[in-house]
Amino acid sequence: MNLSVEPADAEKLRKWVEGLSEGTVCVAMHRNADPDALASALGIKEILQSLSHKKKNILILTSEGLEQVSKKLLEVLAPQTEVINDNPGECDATVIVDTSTPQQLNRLSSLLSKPYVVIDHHEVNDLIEEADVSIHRPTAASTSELVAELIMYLKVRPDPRVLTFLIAGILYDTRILRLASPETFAVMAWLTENGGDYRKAINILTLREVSRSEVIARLKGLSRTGLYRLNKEAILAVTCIGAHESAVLKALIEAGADIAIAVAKRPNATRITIRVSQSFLKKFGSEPIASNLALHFAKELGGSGGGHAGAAGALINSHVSPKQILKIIARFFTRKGYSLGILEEGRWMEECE
Ligand SMILES: [Mn+2]
Repeated sequence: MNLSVEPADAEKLRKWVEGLSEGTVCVAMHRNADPDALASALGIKEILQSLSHKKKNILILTSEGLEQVSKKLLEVLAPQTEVINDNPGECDATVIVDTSTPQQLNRLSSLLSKPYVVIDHHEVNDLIEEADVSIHRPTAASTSELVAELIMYLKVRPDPRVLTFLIAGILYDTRILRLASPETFAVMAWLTENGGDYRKAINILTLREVSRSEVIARLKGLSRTGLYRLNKEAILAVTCIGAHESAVLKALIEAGADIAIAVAKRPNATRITIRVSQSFLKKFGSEPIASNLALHFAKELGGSGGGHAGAAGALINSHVSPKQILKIIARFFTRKGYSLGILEEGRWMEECE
């Protein structure tokens, strides 16, 4: 299979590294570095270490820190790695990864006055013209993929955790392989065969840490939920919860509710949050059902409301009794040909009284 990088590119990089005099080589990423940039930088660091005969000082640089998920990856896979959040002023040459403009380099753009290499996959790259060596492949789904190919050609044997990092970089930029190409799978196969841990990479990227308060809100919200029928075809879930309403409503919709509503008691106010499932939305064509219901609440009860077809909210300027809320919902849907029936009332009315 033809990969994005050619052996000749790898040779150019080797010559460039071998031609460097003693001193400090830096690896620069775009500001607020994402997992693709960080994985590429760590991969390049391994290449530089392996190709440098003279002991070289290698620094990894960014500006405006790291993205949250990059921090998490670093914590788990390379906790000893130092990422410097500025130009330390001692770089004699730089490898710039996953970056296409001086603006993206931000405070690191001063590095462009010294010799540099560019490895990138962005559509257009403004840095390659002045570069000593550039490996710019807009068709590649990630820079990590290009760096992995360089590691492969140069027969570098990196720490397996760096290979796991590169897998994470690829997964991130391909949106968990949705944007993968045949080359991506070839590189992934190589990375996993050589010690990269696919499962670990995907777990770190996809496991969202949920706060204890969100867990409690979700469980409370679910346990109080009242269930209603709209004709025979749709299920309405209404609950009373004062925090993390979005998370509670997401859980209700994922559990199969067609429309989910959270009521929150506020001092002298009532907040109503609404979610509508994709399948229920289709029944109303272009009518933005959630925002219309929010506006309906605001009009009937006094306050403001708005949002989108599937997600909306209203803030009412007074305490509203749950019975009144249910009456308004029933009236709104009656006009659309639905009659509201009770499946199980739950405890939401007591909680929100
Ligand atoms: Mn990228």
